[in-house]
Amino acid sequence: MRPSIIIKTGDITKEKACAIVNAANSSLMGGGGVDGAIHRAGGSQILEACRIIRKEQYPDGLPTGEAVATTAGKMPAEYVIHTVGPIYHQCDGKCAALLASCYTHSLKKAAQLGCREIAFPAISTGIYGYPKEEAAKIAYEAVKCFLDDGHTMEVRFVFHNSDDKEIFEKALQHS
Ligand code: AR6
Repeated sequence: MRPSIIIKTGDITKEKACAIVNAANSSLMGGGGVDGAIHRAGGSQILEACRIIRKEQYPDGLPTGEAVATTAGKMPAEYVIHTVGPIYHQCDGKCAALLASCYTHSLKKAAQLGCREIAFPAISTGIYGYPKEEAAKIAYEAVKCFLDDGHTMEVRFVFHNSDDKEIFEKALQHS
């Protein structure tokens, strides 16, 4: 299989991929947006796994830019990789590096798990307020860099609606 990047619209909870990524918060206890959708679709096994990670690895919460994996519960994916994106109005000077780190750490985690497909939502561009065009360029660069390093992975960017997909595609044309 050749490494590839796919840009599509859809509900990430329905993706048939080895790993789907969750735009979580540092508590790992669920929330709104894609986080809420993933916990609802996957069921309580995900929250149980997150509680163990908090207790054993991150008692103070998962730091921004890091990534951890759990079961995907009842969803078609095998794993959920939870990462915490930066809150745009609180990350001054470090926003781009932290957002890139979410993508890179999630990709590395997927590779460690032996995954050949991973699906990303647009991390931080909802409740966390990251401007979508800027986030698009950072996300794409981080993924491209990982694939250029010789990793064999199919990477999907899954947008909840076609407007967001268009913004992403346009941002890449102008970069
Ligand atoms: N499939 C794909 N994308 C989705 C889905 C879905 N089912 N649902 C939403 N999106 P957000 P953030 C898109 O707010 O900005 C939570 O409360 C959505 O349209 O989910 O990183 C967490 O617990 C947007 O483009 O994540 C945190 O507290 C993108 O997913 C906080 O929100 C990300 O929006 C994280 O905020």
